[in-house]
Amino acid sequence: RINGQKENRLQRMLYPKPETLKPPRTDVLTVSPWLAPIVWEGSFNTEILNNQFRQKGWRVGLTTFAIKKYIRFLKPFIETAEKFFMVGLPVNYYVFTDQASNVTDLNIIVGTGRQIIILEVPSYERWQDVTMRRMQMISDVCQQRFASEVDYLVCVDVDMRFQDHVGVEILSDVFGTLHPAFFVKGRDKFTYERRPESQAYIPEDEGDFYYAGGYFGGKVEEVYKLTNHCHHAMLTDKANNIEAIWHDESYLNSYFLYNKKPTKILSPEYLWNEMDGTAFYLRKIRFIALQKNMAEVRT
Ligand code: UD2
Repeated sequence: RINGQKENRLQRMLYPKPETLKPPRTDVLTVSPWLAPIVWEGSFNTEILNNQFRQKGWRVGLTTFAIKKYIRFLKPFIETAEKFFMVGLPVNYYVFTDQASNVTDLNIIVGTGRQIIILEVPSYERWQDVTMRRMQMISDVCQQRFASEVDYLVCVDVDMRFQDHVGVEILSDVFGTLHPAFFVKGRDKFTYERRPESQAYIPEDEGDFYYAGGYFGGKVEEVYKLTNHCHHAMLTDKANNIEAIWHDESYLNSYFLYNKKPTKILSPEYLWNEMDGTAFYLRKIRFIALQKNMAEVRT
């Protein structure tokens, strides 16, 4: 007991001792220069993390958007999440959609302690506005309900499929994900916004990583700060008749860079492309972007 308070000890756990001179991964970067861990298979112990997480009684919300034709991706997205996402833990699926009754008609069954919450939102004509306005919609709901319903938010695209474990190892104050197309490339190849007039501008000689727009999250308060910042940066650009080259993704990259924000970075295991096959450093491919006919699905 410390100061009369009962110490909250974790359950006894048995596992191999971490070896200071034998790092579990030597083939990949596992920490950023500002000391944010980069999460790769082999670098963490799920039992320890689950034990800590359960003791705190934290709750997780998974947000996604199924607007217009993207509703077709929702059922397999949630069904695969049921198999691989935070298995055994309570999860609120927050589905932002312009077709609430069609979502109900999908009859998606989720396990005990998990629920689907439908949030009806307007749809925008341009697909670029649909993807960008996610920042505004998430930030609005942070204050309305996320803050009282969950501790952490995971915000992802819907045209995706889970196919291996994604658990509490991803959670941190604020996390971002290495974009699968850029993590081995040089700064000059990063598709940051390069026009100084834009709020998302990043000069050629700056930048740590290129983060994907389709996978970020963290504590509700941090997700609020991130989404609110990106939304207001977009509004400023809109008033000046400029739109960043990769929409929400460009604003997210500048937010992360100039705040040195991600406190944890997810490796491409957490976001891979269906058409890219595999790679030697990927011990697991957990979540993949499905191939889609962009022109068809966005109109
Ligand atoms: C990338 C990013 C995406 C966003 C976008 C910006 C990844 C995996 N994806 O994907 O997050 O930053 O670039 O250009 O990093 N949506 C609808 N209905 C629509 C259009 C979009 O619901 O009509 C939602 C849906 O959840 C979709 C998401 O917005 O998954 C992103 O749109 P996208 O998948 O068309 O964007 P994409 O593939 O260019």
